[in-house]
Amino acid sequence: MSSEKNKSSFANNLEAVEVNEWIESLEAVIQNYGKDSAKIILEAVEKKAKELRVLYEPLPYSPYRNTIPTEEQGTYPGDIAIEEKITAILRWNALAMVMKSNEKYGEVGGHIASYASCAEIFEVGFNHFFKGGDNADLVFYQPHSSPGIYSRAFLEGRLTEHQLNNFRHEAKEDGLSSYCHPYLMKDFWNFPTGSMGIGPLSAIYQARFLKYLSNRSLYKSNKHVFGVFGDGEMDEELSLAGLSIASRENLDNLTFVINCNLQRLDGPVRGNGQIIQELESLFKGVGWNVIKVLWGSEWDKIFDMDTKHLLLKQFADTVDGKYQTLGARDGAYNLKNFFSKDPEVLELVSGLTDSDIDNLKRGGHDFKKLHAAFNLAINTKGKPTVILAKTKKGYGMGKAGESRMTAHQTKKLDLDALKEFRDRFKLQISDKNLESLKFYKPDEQSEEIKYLKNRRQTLGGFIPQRHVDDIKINTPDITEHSKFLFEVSDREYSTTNGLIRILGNILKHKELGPRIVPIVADEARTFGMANLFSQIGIYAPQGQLYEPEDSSSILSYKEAKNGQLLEEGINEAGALSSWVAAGTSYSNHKFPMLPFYIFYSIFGFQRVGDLIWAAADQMPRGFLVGATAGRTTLSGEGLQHQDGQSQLVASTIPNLKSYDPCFAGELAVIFDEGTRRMMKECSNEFYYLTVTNEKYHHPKINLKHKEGIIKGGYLYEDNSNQKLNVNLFGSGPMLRECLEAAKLLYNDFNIGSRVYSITSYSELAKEAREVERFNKLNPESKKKSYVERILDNLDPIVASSDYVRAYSQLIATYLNNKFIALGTDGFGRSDTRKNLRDFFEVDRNHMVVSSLFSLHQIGRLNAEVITKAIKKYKLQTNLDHPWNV
Ligand SMILES: Cc1ncc(C[n+]2csc(CCOP(=O)(O)OP(=O)(O)O)c2C)c(N)n1
Repeated sequence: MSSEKNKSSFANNLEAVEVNEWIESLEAVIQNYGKDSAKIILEAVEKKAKELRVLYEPLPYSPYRNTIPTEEQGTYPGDIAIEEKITAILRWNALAMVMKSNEKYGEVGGHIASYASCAEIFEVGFNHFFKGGDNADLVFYQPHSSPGIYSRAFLEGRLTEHQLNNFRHEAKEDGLSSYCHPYLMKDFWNFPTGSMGIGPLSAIYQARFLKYLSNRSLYKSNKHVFGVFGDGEMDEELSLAGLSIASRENLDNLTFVINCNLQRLDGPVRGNGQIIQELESLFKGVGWNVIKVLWGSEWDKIFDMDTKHLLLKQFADTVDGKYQTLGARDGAYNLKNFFSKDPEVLELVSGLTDSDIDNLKRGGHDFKKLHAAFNLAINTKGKPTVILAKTKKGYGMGKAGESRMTAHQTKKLDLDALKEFRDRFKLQISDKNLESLKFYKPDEQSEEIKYLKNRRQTLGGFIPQRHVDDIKINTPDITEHSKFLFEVSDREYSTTNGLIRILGNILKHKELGPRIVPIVADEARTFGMANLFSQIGIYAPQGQLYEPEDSSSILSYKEAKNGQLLEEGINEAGALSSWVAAGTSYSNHKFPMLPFYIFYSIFGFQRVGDLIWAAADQMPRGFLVGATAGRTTLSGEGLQHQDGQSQLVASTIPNLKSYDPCFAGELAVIFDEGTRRMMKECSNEFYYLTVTNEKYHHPKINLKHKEGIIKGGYLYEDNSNQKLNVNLFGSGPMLRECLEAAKLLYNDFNIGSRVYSITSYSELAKEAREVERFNKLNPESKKKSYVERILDNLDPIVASSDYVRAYSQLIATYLNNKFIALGTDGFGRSDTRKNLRDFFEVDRNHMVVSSLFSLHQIGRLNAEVITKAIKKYKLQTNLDHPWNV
């Protein structure tokens, strides 16, 4: 026999001989020297195997059982009997709340099954881990479990029965939000999680921001970030987007608990697979500590008997779709369809009755198992932890919902099901009260209420709770941070450049400077911010472990543990989440910070718009800066880069003030005002500024126009003393086209004009909307909006911006003038600014022709004049509408 053949026949017989010997040796090591020693040996063997290129791929997941063995789980510090009673009451009130709300007022929705599945997870957190008070932990709640959280606050005496009765009726006073919306329940919720995926990402960046504050020696705490999320939710790309930064930056102040009820809305999360094992591989792969809590204490004895690990094998072979069916059926069914598959497995449960089998719980419903996992999680150093808790969707809902395919949408239970529910959880509720869905609140002196309050007191206070103190931070004067704008300058520069100069100056301010959090997503050089690398350092918790290539330069790439700049890499979602963490520091930590995130404007509202919406819900304070803005102003980049819509989207966010200024002086005024209002006056608003990379001259700052700049517009230039006059409105770089158009109108057609610098069509529109409403409700009123007042004439308006027409049209409805909107509807494309503005028909020539046309439309000018102008400016007339091509 050749030696190769020898090797292969040996390999075939390995199982019988060598492998067993190795296994026996391993068992002996464990017995004689303990598990840690066995681990050291295995790691050494693995290392050697890798050196010898013995390439094998160990499974990235562990067996389908609890990570923490029973003997290591420790003793439970709470009173399980009382906690079970409390949980039962919470379950009932949550259920009653959803049912009542729907029965009384019609279909407003609500969910029973999600909270039913995670009640024990939350109770272990509330009774033993989630800190409250000044040092409150940051807890992200699974949104559909909100009824359970309200139920708890009801027992704690923080919400009234009246409020519970108004669950999901927020148009009324005292209504309770469907999900966790801080904006609508300002003293209760902290973090919106209703849009799946946003919670996990935000939680990671909140944990990271706590480390940032600490590493910069600004604010130290031992707060922990907990996030309870759904297993279905983990399919969201945002849920996964931050996992690697969490381990890379050693966020051991972070714990995720994934409520693995194996179901999402329509059906199983992984019918043909095992979501828990999949998530374990995923989290382990990115360096998280993974703790599985799969089986309740009732299983312990069975596992002890299973010396051959046959049960584990059977678990491994069972897909989630089947687990769900098993979960929905009774003990007899489980015996027949699961345990009987292998006679030896059946033997393991031979001493159990059908009802014992029925009562074998999943780990996520077992206080002891959960407590051990939470405890290990918060004591794990150097990495974040995920607890994968296996639960049942609709736990306790019986045939009406437990593990049923339709569980998520079930909003009511019939009387029999309610009785079953009551009996199962041993609730002291009469049939009559069951039928009337009466909320149940034990007496203040009851052991349940006393216990629950005592636990919260020990942990520092109630949560969730949002409490905002007005902490005022002094801000520099405009003459300080924008001194350069008070001097005449011949230099041509972009508004981006102007803003970065202001930022540089603000960073030097003693009180506000350290609180600024500049954030970039790999575009600092693009925006001329590279000097900040060395000036304030790039945040890197491990410092800088290398000598940067450009170390001899004064603009060297400097990473530092106390670095101030957050360089997020090509990661707008992460950058925005950092921005939110910093922008809500005033409410979450009573430590106001002022984030300044500058990004390619199209990669803002368009790419991470939902995160901005969720940010608004949290009432952040800070600046979002859309740079390289404007469809025609970012000239060479093409369709996926040129933004012509962000201002329109921004206009839909109620607490966001968005501006599109033309000149650096205007920008300075807005920046100054925003900084002052957010930091000194503690106003709940945030700002979106668009800035561009087009270079031009900027006039000296003129504070006379301050009010107009802030309100959204002012008369910039008046040449309206002609027989025919028009109003030219322009925002951003389009203002300069308006100024040129005014000259052409006068020189070529003797038409006068008033040029208005519009810094914000949306701010103008918001105010006009208020005035219109006032007048509607006070019919005698003759109140005029601000835009009407600065206009004060009925000449036609040609309104332009480098955004879609709908942006300037925001104000059209409030004015009686003939209104023509010019804008950049359609796909962007690469070309010069001049060609693009011609193509989108927003340049000076088109402004003139539009002005003539507007006068013609109101009967003040003959059509020939327009034809003459079209010829004179050689405008294309055979072009398809650019917004359609
Ligand atoms: C971004 C987003 N997409 C869809 C939904 C609608 N939705 C709400 S709950 C849900 C299923 C949640 O399943 P899972 O995360 O497993 O939580 P469970 O309720 O099962 O515990 C869906 C699809 C949403 N809220 N957010």
